[in-house]
Amino acid sequence: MVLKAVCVLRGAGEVSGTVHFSQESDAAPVTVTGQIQGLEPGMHGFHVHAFGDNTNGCVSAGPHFNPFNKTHGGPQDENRHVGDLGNVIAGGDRVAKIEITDKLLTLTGPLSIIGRTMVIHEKEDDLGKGGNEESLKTGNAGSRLACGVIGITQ
Ligand SMILES: [Cu+2]
Ligand SMILES: [Zn+2]
Repeated sequence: MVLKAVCVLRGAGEVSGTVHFSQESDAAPVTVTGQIQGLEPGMHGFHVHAFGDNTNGCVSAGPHFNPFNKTHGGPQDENRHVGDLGNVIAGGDRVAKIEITDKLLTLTGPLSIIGRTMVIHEKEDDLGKGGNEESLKTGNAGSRLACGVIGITQ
């Protein structure tokens, strides 16, 4: 059975988006597709954060989803948070088209990302290579422009 989830991102400013997740089976990679609009052209960090809590805006989502207690990295790195999806790139039209396949994300079991929060950031994620302490926590991706809780869909 194909597992599916969706996330609608909203924030205080003009950034918004919709992201779809699908997974063919328990152990299969997760495909992430969709688009985010209203972004400054360029790279923007894109992560799953730990909590599905937006009570105080995107800040309440907590840190990057990190069930294995690793340091921050890029999606292809051995050392990464499960939530680390790297960057999305907005074009001159301020739109970022998302097409990511990730082998660490899952929509099922105790490490499911359903009920957690997807966040799009102000700045580029340095993927843990920024040479400072913050790089190994957040990738220096700056403020949280928009976010949304990942939910089950049909
Ligand atoms: Cu983030
Ligand atoms: Zn991270």
